[in-house]
Amino acid sequence: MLAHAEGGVSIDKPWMRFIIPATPAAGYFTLKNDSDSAVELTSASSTACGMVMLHQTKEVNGVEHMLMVKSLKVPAHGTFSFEPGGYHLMCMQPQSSMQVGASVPVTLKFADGKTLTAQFPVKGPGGK
Ligand SMILES: [Cu+2]
Repeated sequence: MLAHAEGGVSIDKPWMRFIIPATPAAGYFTLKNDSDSAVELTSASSTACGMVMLHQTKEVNGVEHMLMVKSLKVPAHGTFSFEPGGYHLMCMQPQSSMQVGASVPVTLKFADGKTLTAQFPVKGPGGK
């Protein structure tokens, strides 16, 4: 199901992994670009988070590190997946609206100034 579409770009299968309020939550989704030009994701925000960052998880010598991601390009008619163990939205300071079973809005911002908002269902640590 496509959560929302604007200019041929959409957010598919969004969800948030929430553990406890003291720990950042993580947002996952697939970004679908059905337009004829590449799009560049530059930032994200949510009223359910104090701040949202773009992160990439990388394993180095068996230890997981999180790297800051400045921007991400999705080619024309391409998709890009944010998923556990890879790219994710890091939701710092989860707010009280972040509750398992609820949905929270997340807005993605692109280099061309466009934004895209979708409701992210909140799940627990195991993805349920
Ligand atoms: Cu992270």
